[in-house]
Amino acid sequence: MPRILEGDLVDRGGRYSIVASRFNDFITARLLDGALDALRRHGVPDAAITVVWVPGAFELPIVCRRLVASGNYDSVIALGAVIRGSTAHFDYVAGEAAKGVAAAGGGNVPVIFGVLTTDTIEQAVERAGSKMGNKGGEAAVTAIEMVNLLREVG
Ligand code: INI
Repeated sequence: MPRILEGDLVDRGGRYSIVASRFNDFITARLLDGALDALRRHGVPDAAITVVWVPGAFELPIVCRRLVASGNYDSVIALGAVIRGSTAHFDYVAGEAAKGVAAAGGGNVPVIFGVLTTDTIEQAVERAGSKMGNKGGEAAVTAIEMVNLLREVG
């Protein structure tokens, strides 16, 4: 039998930070609700959760990097909503957010990408606690799994 390593979803004292962007906060506040609900329901106490607000998705990477560098967190969860209809520079904002968040996760701390990039407001609403679930909650569950997996991998 091969040795199989997998992260489970049981909190064992992980320290979680969430960076949420205020732009389109009618969506990102729902993503944050979903993330907090998921963390709490998996046993993470509020004392182990830090939430940081940034102006927009473009500003997520710098704060993700700071949180990683602080050494105070086992995972960083980036939440945002970039909606094509609301900007001519959708591709720049979405692209830089994705690239920057990915780069922040290039070290030892998992940085989770919970940024919606949608063509319409309706698609964003569907992914923020309605038809298609809550991507903030999914991001938080992914964070727990990655924290536990990296402990297994060593
Ligand atoms: N920021 C978002 O998070 N989502 C958007 O849809 C968006 N639009 O549409 O422009 C957006 N723009 C702001 C951007 O993230 C920066 O805050 C701003 O450009 C200042 O750097």
